[in-house]
Amino acid sequence: MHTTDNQIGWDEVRVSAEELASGKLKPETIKLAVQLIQVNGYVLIEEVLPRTQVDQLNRRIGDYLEGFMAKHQFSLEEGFHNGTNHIGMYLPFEKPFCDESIIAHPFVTDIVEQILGDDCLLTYFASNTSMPKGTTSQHVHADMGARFGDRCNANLPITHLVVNYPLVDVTEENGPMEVWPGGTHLHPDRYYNTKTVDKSVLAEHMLSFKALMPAGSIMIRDDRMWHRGTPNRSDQPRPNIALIYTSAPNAPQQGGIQIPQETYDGLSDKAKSLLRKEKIGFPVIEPY
Ligand SMILES: O=C(O)CCC(=O)C(=O)O
Repeated sequence: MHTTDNQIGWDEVRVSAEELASGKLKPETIKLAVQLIQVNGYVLIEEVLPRTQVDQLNRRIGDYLEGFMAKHQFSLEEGFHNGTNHIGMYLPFEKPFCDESIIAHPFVTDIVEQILGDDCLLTYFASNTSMPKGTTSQHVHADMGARFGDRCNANLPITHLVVNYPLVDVTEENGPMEVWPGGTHLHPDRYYNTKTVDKSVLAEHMLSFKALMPAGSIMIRDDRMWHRGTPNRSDQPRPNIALIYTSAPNAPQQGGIQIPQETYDGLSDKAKSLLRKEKIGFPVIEPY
């Protein structure tokens, strides 16, 4: 919840200049962030990545999005994906995307490991973009389906955390993600079964917020929290890098991120551990 009067939003943790410079969060900052994820379903840390880095990432993703649009013969004017003009696109595991400050940012790993365990894994490497001229919002959804169909009436522990890095300032105009925090991630497991509950109907009667934030912020969210992409009324794409961190017992034995051997060998021990079950020794994918 970005505020213009320098006040801290209720869904944010403020990081001091000292924490930013050292790349190390204080224990009390980690504790607050962890508890906000646990009670609200998400937390924001504003303006962490430097603008120069974010602009470079945004330019590169812009090139890929153009290629993606051309390959799929999508037109902004005619619309696509039910008029949402939203694109989900895997990212190639190469620079500038596979930088340590994205895949193993110390703020993220300190928070995520508290929740998922220090043996957790990075299992998803992709992006979500609200392209201009969309006319409709996505359906309200959780990213995770029910693990036990409609049979489980209990809330289950967190197993997956999504980390989003917006590559432009996210405003009311350019298709912010809308979120339903404070409880949707805490529903009984069966609520994540598409057959048991019509989220779109319920969501109209529930509190929601547009996740506005400056470029280079970090959003960490329980993948069960209900949310949706909204239409982008600006003339520029609004891309989010989207990573998923998964607790070790819930990660697939064989992940799907393709990483060339020499890229893997050049990673930090932390990043190597996060990616240890991915497809190491494979060429980077084409994003479209
Ligand atoms: O980045 C966004 O607007 C969210 C997109 C989303 O939730 C999706 O494509 O499933």
